[in-house]
Amino acid sequence: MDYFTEQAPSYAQCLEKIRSKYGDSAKVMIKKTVPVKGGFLNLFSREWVEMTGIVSSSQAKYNFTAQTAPRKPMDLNSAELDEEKKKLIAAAGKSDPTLQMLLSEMRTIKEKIDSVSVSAGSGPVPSSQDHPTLTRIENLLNQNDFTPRYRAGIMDRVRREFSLEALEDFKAVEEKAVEWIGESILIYKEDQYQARPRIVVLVGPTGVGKTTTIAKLAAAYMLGEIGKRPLSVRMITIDNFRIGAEQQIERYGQIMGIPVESAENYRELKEVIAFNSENVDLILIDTIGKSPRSSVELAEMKELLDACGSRAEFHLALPATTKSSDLTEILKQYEPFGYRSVIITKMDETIRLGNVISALSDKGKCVSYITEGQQVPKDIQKAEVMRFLVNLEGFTVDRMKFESVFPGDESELIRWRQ
Ligand SMILES: Nc1nc2c(ncn2[C@@H]2O[C@H](COP(=O)(O)OP(=O)(O)OP(=O)(O)O)[C@@H](O)[C@H]2O)c(=O)[nH]1
Ligand SMILES: [Mg+2]
Repeated sequence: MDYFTEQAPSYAQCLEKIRSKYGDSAKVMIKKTVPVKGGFLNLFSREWVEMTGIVSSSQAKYNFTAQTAPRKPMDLNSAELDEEKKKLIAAAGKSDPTLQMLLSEMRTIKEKIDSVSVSAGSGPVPSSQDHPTLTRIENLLNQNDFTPRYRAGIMDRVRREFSLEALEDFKAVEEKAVEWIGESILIYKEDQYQARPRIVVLVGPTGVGKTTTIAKLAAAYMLGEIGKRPLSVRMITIDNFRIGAEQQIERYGQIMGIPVESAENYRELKEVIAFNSENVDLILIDTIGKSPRSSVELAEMKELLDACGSRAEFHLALPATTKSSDLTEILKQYEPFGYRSVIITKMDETIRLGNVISALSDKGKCVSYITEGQQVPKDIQKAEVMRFLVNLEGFTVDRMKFESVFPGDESELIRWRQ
């Protein structure tokens, strides 16, 4: 076991230096700031970070890759610390004053570790040696239900881009974190020059709000609330196996004066689409809710929907209330439909959207609409980054600033006539 002491201008740079010199087996035991003289006649002194720790002698030359997750200095568990302590005690017997000092500082560190309670299953807990700003940002991300993976991405970036000094400005770090969250939200852009009729198919698990959303979209397009002019719209349902399902969409159709047709199989669907192709601008297709776990049923539905042709746009409806692990699973299971966007439904039922932002960003999916209530047709909006940012709980979001960073397309907003 060898000991090392390294200094650098910031916490991140010091860690980087240790990793590049000693590899990822290096364990940081002590971290402190030290004044470093510099400038003309050494008149300008600044604070640097100094880290002392141990590295196994055989690992001094190591094999470290940039992808390897850096081990945080305080990642040592109690057992490992005890082990290292024993070794140090043995070495300290040789009455080396540096080791004596190391040992006493280690005792303090261990006491600190023992006083930090680790809540099971809540993801990475900020290290007791982290800067308070890092701890606050990580807690805010946690509070908003961002996944551990997403949180780690943001926290790594903060550590990389902010020096120890810069971390003192919490507001600046918070603002950057909000900006990065905003950048990770991808908004779907409608193709303005699509062939007529445009065919839009909504797929998704049972009860997520597909039929309600189809009705909302149908009304918005028919009244010209989306797009440049009112469109002639048709709704088609393939959900005619269930008692009540067909009536639900037919009732919406009757109220709004939009014709609804149904198709039971591939041939019928092809015929209905062909029949409406001459005189209709937009065909909206409502589908049967399927459990994402039933891949056979999903494959059967996909076969039937192939009748829509390759031009058809599939969109996946998902409620904002879905838990992170389910979101990831559903996004994956519906992949064969080649969906172009996700419609986030039931936004009114939750205040935390970190789960949704994390899952979409993780899979690189964009969001087209959000729905926020049961009222047809009003409770639907085109998705905008700001809509997600203003929902961030605990974060201060400077609306003026972020509206210019993430401008929504005013012409695309749905403004229902009073
Ligand atoms: N709070 C809230 N409820 C919604 C929203 N959208 C739909 N709902 C409700 O969710 C329930 C299910 O809606 P549907 O449109 O029937 O869902 P579906 O996906 O078509 O369901 P299946 O056809 O059974 O798979 C209904 O009670 C809707 O009123 C929304 O944005 N917010
Ligand atoms: Mg339905």
